[in-house]
Amino acid sequence: MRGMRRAAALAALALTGVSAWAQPGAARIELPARGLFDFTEGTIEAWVMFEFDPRGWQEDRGVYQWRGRWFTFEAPATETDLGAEVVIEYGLKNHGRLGRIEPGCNWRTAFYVDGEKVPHPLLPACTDLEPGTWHHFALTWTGAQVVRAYIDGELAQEMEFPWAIARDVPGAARIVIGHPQISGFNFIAIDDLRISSVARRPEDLGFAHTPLTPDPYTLLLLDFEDIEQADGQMLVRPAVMALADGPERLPVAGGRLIDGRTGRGLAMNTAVPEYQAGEAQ
Ligand SMILES: [Ca+2]
Repeated sequence: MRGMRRAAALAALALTGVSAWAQPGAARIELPARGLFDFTEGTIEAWVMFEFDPRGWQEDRGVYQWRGRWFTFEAPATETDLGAEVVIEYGLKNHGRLGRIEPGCNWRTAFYVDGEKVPHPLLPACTDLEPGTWHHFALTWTGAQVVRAYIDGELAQEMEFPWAIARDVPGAARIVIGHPQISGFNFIAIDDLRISSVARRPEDLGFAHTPLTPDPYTLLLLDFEDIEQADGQMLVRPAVMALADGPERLPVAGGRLIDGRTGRGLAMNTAVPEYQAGEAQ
């Protein structure tokens, strides 16, 4: 089984062109970004389940320990483009110093545009969230400047970027669900991931509408209900794929299918969650 998974992961690497130093087992889905992502206005949202204990980091192992990422937009830097990146991720953070450790879990969203880091929303801690429970996260932006983050349908942070982030999306830009590089710590699962062309109002977010149904503003909807196995490769058909020439099915490298928020979901790692492993002993 492990060999098959490794073969599947490597096959996906060949398909997606990701370099081979990505770790087998890491769930990763890659899509062309142009047409699915716009810096002027949009919404990214998903149900997310922690497979790590957000309260559990009691050792002093540095300031910030990255634990999960489910969304990356990446426009590579070139000779004529300084590049851009947008990420949604989670990490455990030590707020204290040696001998005085106050661990906490943080949600993080970050925009890097034209090679420059844009001040990002400061989100409430996720330290009190239970592992194994689903929570909804949504990020909206409009006018290339006003950003809002919602946790479980509630506005968690609203901010205005100091400058407008509007810029073009080059053909080489990619959306990565999961993580393209580091996988060993991606202890999260997702379901009903949706990218929209508009900054959705709170009442229109997926938190209030489960399962999601397609509407004219939906650019991508991944509900993980239509999965096909072919030649040892897991392929997911998006419920919505707005790109006319977009792939009908997307290779899923690594990860594992689990009970989702509705139907099936995708865990980002093949490993048994550490909190479940602890329970089994
Ligand atoms: Ca699902």
